[in-house]
Amino acid sequence: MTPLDRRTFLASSAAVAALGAQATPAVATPASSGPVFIATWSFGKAATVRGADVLAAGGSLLDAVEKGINVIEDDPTIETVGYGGLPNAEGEVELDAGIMDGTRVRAGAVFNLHKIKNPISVARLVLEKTHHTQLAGDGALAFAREMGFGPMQLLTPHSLQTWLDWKNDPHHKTYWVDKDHHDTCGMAVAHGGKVAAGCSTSGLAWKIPGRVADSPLVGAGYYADDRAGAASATGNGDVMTNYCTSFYIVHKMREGMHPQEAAEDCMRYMAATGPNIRDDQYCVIAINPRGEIGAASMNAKYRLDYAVWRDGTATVQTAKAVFS
Ligand code: SD4
Repeated sequence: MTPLDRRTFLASSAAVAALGAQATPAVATPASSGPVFIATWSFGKAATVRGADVLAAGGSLLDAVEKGINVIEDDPTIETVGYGGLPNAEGEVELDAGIMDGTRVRAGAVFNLHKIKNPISVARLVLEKTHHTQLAGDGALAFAREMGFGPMQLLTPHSLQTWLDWKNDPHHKTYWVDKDHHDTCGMAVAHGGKVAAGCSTSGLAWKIPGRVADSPLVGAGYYADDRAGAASATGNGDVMTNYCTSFYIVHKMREGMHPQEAAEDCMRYMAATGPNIRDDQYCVIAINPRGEIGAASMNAKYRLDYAVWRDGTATVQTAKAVFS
C-alpha cells in the first residue's frame, strides 16, 4: 500500500470531513434563496417591511430585526411597545426587549428600562458590547446613556390620559388580581440558513413596577438557533414565562417538527398542564432556517394576526387557534 503524503492525507481528510458534513448538516439548507420575516400582530407588517429593506441594503439579520422593531417602538399610536406604550401602575413607562443571534446562540436584553424609546437597540448593544446577556432597571438605563441614548418622556398625551383615567377610576383593576391591555412586537427572520429573533414590549399596562415577564427573557419571549430555528411569544407573559415558550418551540423544531407543528405543540403542552390555561391569551410565531413558518394562538377567543414578508411582499394572516 502506498503511504499517503501529508498533502494527500490533508486533502482526503478534508474530503471525508466534507462528506460527513453533507451527511449530517449542522444547519438546514435554505429552501428559498430570499429572506423570510415573521412578526406578531398586524402592526408587525411595518417591522417586516423595514427589516427587509435593511437586509436588502446589506444589513445583517440582527440589523434587520433591530431596525424592524424600532419602527414599532417609535410609533406613538402603538400602546404596547416603546414610545406611547402604556405605563406601569405608577405612571412610568417601563420597557423590556431582547434580541438573539441564532448563529452565535447569544442574546442581549434589557428589563424595566425607563426613558429610552428603543429598548431593542439597547439590548443589541448589551449583546455586542458586553459579556453580559441581560441588564435591568437603573443599570440598563446607565448603560443606555453611556451608549449615547438620550432620555426622554415616553408618555404621550394619549397614554398619560389613559393612565390618569385608570388611576382615577375607583374600581380600577390592578395586577395584584387582574390583567388587560397588551400586545408585544416579536419578530424573527430566516435567510441563508441562519435565523435571528427579537421582542420588544411595554408589558402589561398598569403592571406592578419592577414586573418582568416573558418578552425580554431569553428562551421565553424569543429564541434563535441556526441549527433549529427561531420563535417569539406574545400574550400573558406572567404565565408563558413558566413554559420557556420560545425555547420550547425551537427545541421541538430541532427535534424535527415543522414550525407550525412546534407552535401548536407548545400550546397543547401548556393547556395540558392546568385547567384554565386554554382560556387565556397565549400566541406564538416560529420560523425554521429554511424559511418555513408557523403561528398559533391558544384559543379562538384571542386570535393572533401576524405579518409575513417573503419574496418582496408583506401580508397579514391569522394564526391557527388550537382550541375553540
Ligand atoms: C408581557 N408578553 O409583558 C407581554 C405582553 C404581550 O401581547 O405580549 N402581550 O406579558
